[in-house]
Amino acid sequence: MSDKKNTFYVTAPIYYPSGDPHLGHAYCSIAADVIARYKRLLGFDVMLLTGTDEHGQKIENMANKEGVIPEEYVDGMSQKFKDLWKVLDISYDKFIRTTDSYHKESVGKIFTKLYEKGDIYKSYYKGLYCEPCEAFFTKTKAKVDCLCPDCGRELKYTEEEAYFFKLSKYADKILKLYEENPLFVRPASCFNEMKKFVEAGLEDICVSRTTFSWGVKVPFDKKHVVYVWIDALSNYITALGYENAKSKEELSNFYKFWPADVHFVGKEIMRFHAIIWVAILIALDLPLPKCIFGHGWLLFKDGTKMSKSKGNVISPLDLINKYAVSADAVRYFLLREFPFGNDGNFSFDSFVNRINSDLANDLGNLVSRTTSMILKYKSDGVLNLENLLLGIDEKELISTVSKAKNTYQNLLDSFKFSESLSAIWSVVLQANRYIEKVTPWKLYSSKNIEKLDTVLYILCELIRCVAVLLIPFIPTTSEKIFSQIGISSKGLKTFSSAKVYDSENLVKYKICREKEILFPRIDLKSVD
Ligand code: ME8
Repeated sequence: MSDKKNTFYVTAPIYYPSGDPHLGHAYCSIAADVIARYKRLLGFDVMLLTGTDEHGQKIENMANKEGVIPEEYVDGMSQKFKDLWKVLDISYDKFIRTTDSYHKESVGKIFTKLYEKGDIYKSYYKGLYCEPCEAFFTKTKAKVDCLCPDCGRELKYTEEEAYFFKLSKYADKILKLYEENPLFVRPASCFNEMKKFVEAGLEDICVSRTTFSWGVKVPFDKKHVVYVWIDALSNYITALGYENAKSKEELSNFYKFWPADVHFVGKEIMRFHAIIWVAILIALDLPLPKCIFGHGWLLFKDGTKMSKSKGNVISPLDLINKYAVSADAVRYFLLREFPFGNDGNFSFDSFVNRINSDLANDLGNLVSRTTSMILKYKSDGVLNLENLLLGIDEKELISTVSKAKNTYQNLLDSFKFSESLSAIWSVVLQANRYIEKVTPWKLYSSKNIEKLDTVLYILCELIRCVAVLLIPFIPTTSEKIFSQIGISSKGLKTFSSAKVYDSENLVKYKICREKEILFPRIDLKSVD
């Protein structure tokens, strides 16, 4: 593998297009996007992958229900995911569909490789099967009354010839990996759960089906289709050209980005990633991803999970339209409100409160007050000073910025989104308090112009630093802020430029007269 120092590979799940994308899907994709943008801000060569997981019985059934062939069904549905990612500014580098021919070619080769190695063998499956989860269960794992341990629905007794993957063979290696690298599975709650699960012993798993045909055919036994997880999990490497690259150049992407730096997944699919995917990679003699992070669920107050099978999902587009908010507001809300590894209760009240208080009041007001003052006190809107008059308050603010930046970086490096936003807000809140304390309008009326200029300059610098650090979270708003304060130079939008420049190197600001309100307050009376 190549020197990966300057590359970063982050993945979001490939979602089932068996229903419209919802806020839960958006949550994970936004998190992955924030990390991708953050790493790009730090100068990494980033690959962000997502896509759709289009095979399996559920999809075949949905297509039948709609009276179309599966191909037509998945074409329409996967487009809906792409459309939503466009609205939400998900800057993916590649969108993989498991029906893409290059992916199917690789899955066939991977299956054959594992078979030839003796890690896949043919046998006979007799047992309980959950159709909605597309998962087999042993009697002991199913509840007494034959209900699915994952979704609680009824399991069906099924008998069929099937191929099996020797998962049991890899239990010790997986446990050793966990022991050597406790940060491999995060957060700690997921790590402990996975460890316990493997310690209890692993059974071989069924990896082919004969009862439906919508999937990748097993190349040497066309009666079988590759059962969902080998097909789905392989996407992380097939997207890079593994077993499908037509040239050395095409394969260079694989050597450049694999192993992944982090797979973001919901905690319910952690087992497939932290156990099955790991075993497949070991069997293929490939390096393992550096981290698998299982995020929590969006729940409703009564504790039910937002999920398409429960029919209680919230559409991000509806939120944007009904509340007349920007995609940035949704991005901010999701990552600020719910600490990433925990479950979180979604409510419309918390949505409105977050936006009104953090975005409209704190951030929006800071920018709008500062730019209004400059436009009022400087007829041309230009803030171009020669010298700074730094007092104790200003020095304190300058050190707050540099501390907040370090904290932000440490927290984002460990995927603590909400906490890293708090670190940025410590600057925003302190800047607002500073305005109250130094009362620039009094400096103006007492003609203390040199001090006034310093105050306004420091405020602009704080706003610029905040806008830089917010690029990963609310990219469109950061750009709007830059243009409102007249910053067009790329050099003043970089991570390293997120610091207050002193007298040696003063930044020139020219405030734009046309001001757009960054985050209008949501007036609940006007929401249907
Ligand atoms: O599992 N809260 O696809 P999927 C938070 N195709 N996140 C949620 C959520 C909720 N209520 N509901 C869904 C699959 N998600 C497989 C993945 S990857 C190789 C294959 C998010 O359409 C969360 O990230 O069921 C979860 O893991 C993902 O959507 C599942 O999407």
